[in-house]
Amino acid sequence: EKYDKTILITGGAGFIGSHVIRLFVNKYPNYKIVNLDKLTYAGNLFNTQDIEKQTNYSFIKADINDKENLNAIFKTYQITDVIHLAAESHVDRSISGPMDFIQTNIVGTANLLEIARNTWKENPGVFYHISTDEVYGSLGKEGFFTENTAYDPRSPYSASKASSDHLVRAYFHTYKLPIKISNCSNNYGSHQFPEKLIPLMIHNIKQKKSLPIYGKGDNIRDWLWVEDHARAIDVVFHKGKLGETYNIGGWNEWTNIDLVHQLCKIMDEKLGNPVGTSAKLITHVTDRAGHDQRYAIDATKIKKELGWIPSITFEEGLEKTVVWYLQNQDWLKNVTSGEYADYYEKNYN
Ligand code: NAD
Ligand code: TDX
Repeated sequence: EKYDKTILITGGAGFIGSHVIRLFVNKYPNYKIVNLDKLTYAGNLFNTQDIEKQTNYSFIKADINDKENLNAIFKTYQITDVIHLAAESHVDRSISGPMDFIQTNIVGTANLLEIARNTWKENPGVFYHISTDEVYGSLGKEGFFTENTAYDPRSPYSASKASSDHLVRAYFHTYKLPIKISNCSNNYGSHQFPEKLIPLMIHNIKQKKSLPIYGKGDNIRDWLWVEDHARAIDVVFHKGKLGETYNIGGWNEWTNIDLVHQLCKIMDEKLGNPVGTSAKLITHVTDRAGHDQRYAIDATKIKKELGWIPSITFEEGLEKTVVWYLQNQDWLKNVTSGEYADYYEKNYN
């Protein structure tokens, strides 16, 4: 077996990671793709079922907090590059229990950086860290986040991601580790865990459960189709400049309430309901603590320098997403039983 690169992708059993794995395994038969994932509540091997038999793919169940094991994996597989997505990712969970976020997102990232620095002495590959727009804080009505916006994280989740971004940059300046970072807006699409807004609402509409909108629902998020994020990661990995940051977004801002109304409309059509049926399920609930008002990404740099733009509109993406969830009720049933059932009960009832 001779591959041009052996890329360690962490968090590949999660939502975005599984899309990145699928893209790389199919597009690059000359790369060996090693998926390292702890399989927390959010990780699920059903997400990568369609590529698991391909010869250029391996899965390893491991924790990025287990440094010794990571070290052994790096050596055994002769890892040449890293794309790091493993993280605790849900803001509400970071509010009820921040320590897992601090451990995995900060210390886990530091473990990977240390091993890359110590293993790649002669011929270092790319260490690509996947981050979020939430590190920039909260916007008012005007303005956008650029790569030069000062960090201002406001939740334990975003503070942990900001911290890991700083460490990754520090390894570039201090140790010349060849790093890249991208900060992306809110992703949506297939295989997203139903604790997140869009799949949660689809699931609840299907089940005729109430649709919990935090506060007034006027908070704004900037939504990007997950497969377009995966394409952007491909472009940054191959063409992005070392030491640089790229913001990724689709110029697609929605208030939560408008977005949920849009979903209700699509779901009514798909389910053959009379117009307005699902919207009656909307319920305003207690706001998220420290709820960021608005996120909006200025993605001019990646567009101009690397030629990336989103491939589909939000209308198309949302439609595809709804259809996927309706056609994959077994997937939904699997991931919503067990741990998630308890989480939902505790937080929404
Ligand atoms: P996710 O929660 O769906 O997946 C995270 C994956 O990481 C899971 O498979 C989980 O098992 C794994 N993981 C968690 N802790 C681990 C550990 N200690 N060791 C090994 N694996 C571990 O998250 P996602 O939405 O796919 O996000 C992936 C990455 O992208 C994260 O770094 C997140 O911060 C970033 N991001 C997400 C979004 C978004 O909208 N979802 C936007 C921008 C950036
Ligand atoms: O039940 C809900 N009701 C509600 O009104 C949920 C789950 C969310 N919301 C609101 C909160 C946010 O304003 O919807 C918006 C989106 O919420 P989430 O899906 O939890 O996403 P967000 O907090 O914006 O963070 C997401 O985008 C950036 C991801 O979870 C992060 O991992 C990513 O970094």
